[in-house]
Amino acid sequence: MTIALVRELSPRIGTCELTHLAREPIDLERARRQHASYVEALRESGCRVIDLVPLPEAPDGVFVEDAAVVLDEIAIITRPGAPSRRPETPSVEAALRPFRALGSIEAPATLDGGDVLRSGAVLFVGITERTSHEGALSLARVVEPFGYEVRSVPVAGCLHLKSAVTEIADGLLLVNPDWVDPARLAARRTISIDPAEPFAANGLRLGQRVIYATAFPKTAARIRAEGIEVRSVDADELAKAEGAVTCCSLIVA
Ligand code: CIR
Repeated sequence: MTIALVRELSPRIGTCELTHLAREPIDLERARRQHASYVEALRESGCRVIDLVPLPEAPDGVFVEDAAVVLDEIAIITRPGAPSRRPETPSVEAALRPFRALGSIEAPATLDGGDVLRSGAVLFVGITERTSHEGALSLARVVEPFGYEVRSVPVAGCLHLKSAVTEIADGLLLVNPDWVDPARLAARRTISIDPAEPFAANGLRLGQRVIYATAFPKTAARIRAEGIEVRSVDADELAKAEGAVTCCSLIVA
């Protein structure tokens, strides 16, 4: 059964890291309600949900995707680029230990899980303010023995590679071409977001469906036109913290 690791929101979310967005007040209760609906969507999509230990002192702890990269054969515990986020990884490591052999990104390299997009046996790694070239190399050293190829991809204008592109079906990528060059995503079929919805490239694929924010109806129509089921969730409160739908879970398939 597919497992989804999640973590409840910290009451300190209002002091989260922000890179490309201006700070706006976050309504904690509304964010909690939206997170609960997201977790319900994970369950409804067939996941067994495991709650990580709460980390009230970690403002960004809800964005569990950044703490690990989970593959079929191994899970890699990251070294997040923002020092404030490094205390988040030990609890993720403990939760993954029963399910996977573990590897890690070694200092001084940095890598956020949000910068790693798997498509088949290729791991695209966004080079960003959070993920260094050394991070991509450190990841490659761990995963190449399992047959994965790591390809570094420049990203500009957004936080993570997966803010700019996600895989919504086998070999089908949803892309914001202003933030990542589709030509770098070799041999994959791409569809573009609607230009009026720059943050719309992040969808969480679970089987044949995509969990997707209600804020992007025009791009949702493009996804549906591909014959893909869209399960909508309200996610605008955590979007103020620069988080999107993939960020809030670690999927152990
Ligand atoms: C951060 O800047 O680290 C958080 N405020 C948002 C992290 C979002 N995570 C993701 O895109 N994977």
